[in-house]
Amino acid sequence: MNCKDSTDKLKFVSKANQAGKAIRLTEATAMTQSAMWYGNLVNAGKGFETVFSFRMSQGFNATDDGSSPGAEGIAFVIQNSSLTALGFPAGNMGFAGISNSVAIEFDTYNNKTDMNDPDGNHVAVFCNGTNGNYAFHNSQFCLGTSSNIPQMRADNTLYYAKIDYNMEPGKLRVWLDNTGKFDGSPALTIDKFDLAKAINLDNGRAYIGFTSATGDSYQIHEIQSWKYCSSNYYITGVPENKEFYLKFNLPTGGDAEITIFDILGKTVFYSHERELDMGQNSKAVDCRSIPAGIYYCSVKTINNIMVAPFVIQR
Ligand SMILES: [Ca+2]
Ligand SMILES: [Ca+2]
Repeated sequence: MNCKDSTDKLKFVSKANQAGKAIRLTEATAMTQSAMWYGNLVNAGKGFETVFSFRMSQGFNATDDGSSPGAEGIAFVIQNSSLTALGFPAGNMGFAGISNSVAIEFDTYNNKTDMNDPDGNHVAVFCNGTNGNYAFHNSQFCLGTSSNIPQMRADNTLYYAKIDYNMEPGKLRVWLDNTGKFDGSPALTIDKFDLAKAINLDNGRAYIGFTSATGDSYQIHEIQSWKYCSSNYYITGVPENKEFYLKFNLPTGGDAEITIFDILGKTVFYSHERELDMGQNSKAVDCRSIPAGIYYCSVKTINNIMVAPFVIQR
């Protein structure tokens, strides 16, 4: 994986701003929305993993929604619209309205009549292809919803989220906890998800970031940390034949260790490649002795590790 420390190069839209070591997306005021985007397109189409922490405070409910005070929550958004993209406030959470986007929401307020929210504490995934996104749960644009998460409270508790795509082939998975350990099953899994078909990417790349909003009810929303890692290499050839080719970019020249392991972590192929050039490299892998199944391939250099899944079919 090619991991970015995502705190530089941030683009703030509307009221988002740096507040000490955190990024404050909204204040505790009514009817606002804002966004924060990483300033460059990043590789996303082959797969990614992102981990972030966030907290909320000064929660206020104008209307009791049956959950703890505060609204509306935050969303991690993958979009190929623009660096000034911003959706609508209140239950739209700042992402509904952004064209060409996938949003993973962490929703803390029950907009039951507007959005058909199941409750005031859930995660969900929304996509409306290249059109403006929606936050309606009772629609085809809602790819999945789960309320099987810890209660999110506006009391400065730090919550940790992990979202990965294609780390298990075709799956978009969402975790939320208050330890950052992510042990146990994901809170939500979207199966048979193909990001490159869900929205229009730019050569596999998209903008990534966060949106947030308040309605009549509100709270402060802050992102405390964020890391994003993409798979930026690919496998060519036909793995059911005797060999396939691994093509990968190295940011610097030097040695690389190539390892292929199965889903239980058992190594089925290992090669230590010496003094590779910077840039595009290619390695032929003889796979005749590898049984059919799901595998991961990692390319590890002194300062970088890339991991991508693939399937050998026979
Ligand atoms: Ca809501
Ligand atoms: Ca919702």
